[in-house]
Amino acid sequence: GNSQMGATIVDALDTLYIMGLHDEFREGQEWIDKNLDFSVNSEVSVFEVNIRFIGGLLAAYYLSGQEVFKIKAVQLAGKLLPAFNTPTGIPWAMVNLKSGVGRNWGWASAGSSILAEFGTLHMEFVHLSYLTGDPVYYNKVMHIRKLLQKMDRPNGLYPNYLNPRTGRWGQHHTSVGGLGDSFYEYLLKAWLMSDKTDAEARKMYDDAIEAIEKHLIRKSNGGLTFIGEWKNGHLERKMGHLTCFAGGMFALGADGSRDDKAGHYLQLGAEIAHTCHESYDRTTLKLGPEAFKFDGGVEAVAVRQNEKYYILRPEVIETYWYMWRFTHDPKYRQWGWEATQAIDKYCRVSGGFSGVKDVYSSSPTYDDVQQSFFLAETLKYLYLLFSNDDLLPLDNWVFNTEAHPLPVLH
Ligand code: DMJ
Repeated sequence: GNSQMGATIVDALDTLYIMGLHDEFREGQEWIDKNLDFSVNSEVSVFEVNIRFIGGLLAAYYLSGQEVFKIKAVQLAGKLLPAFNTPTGIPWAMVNLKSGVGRNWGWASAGSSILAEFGTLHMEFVHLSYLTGDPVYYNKVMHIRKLLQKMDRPNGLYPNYLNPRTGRWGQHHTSVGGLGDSFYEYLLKAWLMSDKTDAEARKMYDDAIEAIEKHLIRKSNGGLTFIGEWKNGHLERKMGHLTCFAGGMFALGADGSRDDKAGHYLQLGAEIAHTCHESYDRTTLKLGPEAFKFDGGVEAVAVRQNEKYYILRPEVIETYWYMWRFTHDPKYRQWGWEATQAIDKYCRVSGGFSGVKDVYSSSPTYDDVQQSFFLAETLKYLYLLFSNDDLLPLDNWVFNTEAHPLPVLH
């Protein structure tokens, strides 16, 4: 958006709370109470506002019990609802908070909506209906699910693009990284959040990952398991940093998997964690590139200059944390500590932390941006990696895709 929305303050609140930084938390709460105002003439991403703001406010509410967070979350959700006014009910990617006018990006397969965006609303919207008693939010996301369930899927894979006017798939690209990622994550987490009663979500997750394993997951010549990208029937042997969250997802979904393949999925999670660690370890800064290839002689290394950056992303550390919780193998803490030291050494600047433009360069240049997910996710997952398991136990809490913990609805 183009107005002052305090994304960093909102996204970081629950991290402050979990770390016991209660004075800073109260300062954030005061700012939100006095300044966070959604009646602004600003066009925002429905997905980003949902995962960072609504997710952040809901988690702050559940952790602290302070009503102001719930009130603000519900106000903001009301501002997002006009985005669902499309011929199919699949929301627009962007909405103007004042006028309610929505639209999509032209680059997204001729104005399609994006799977990882309209498929990453479920957790927050179910909680909004739970907290308010108003079914409107729940109905919106269940409508999306029902529509997806009815559609044919090429090779059992979900394409990244869906046209909200026609209800038809756009380009047949499938990804477990950018444009697809958190859709799969939210199928699994919908099931977990329902105390494992939402069998429909679990089935959709199981079907989806079976197709992903068949068509997208391969072993490189050097023995590294990777998840590629599917483009019109062709497998691109490239994996994004974003895709690295899937190691944690496979481990989280192991329990309750079809045909009792828990051991298999835990192993797959471990293999993805290993591959992603290699992508860090094969750089000069020991920080992972945005994307890395498995082609020709290349193994887990970025090839193009514009894929060599690290913008403080959390996915690799997120996977270390889940793997730690499920295995207690000390290597995950070791790997997390390596990343911590590298971030501290190469990303710390006087005003906070910055992304770096080339992880293979020994004299890195900064991008001068501290993404709000650094405080919401990267630091939170690191903190949890070095904490005891009784801090936010996974039986009671499910983390949204921005690492905001929401309680299981028993
Ligand atoms: C975060 O905003 C979320 O984790 C999202 O699902 C994917 N990308 C960023 C962090 O890299």
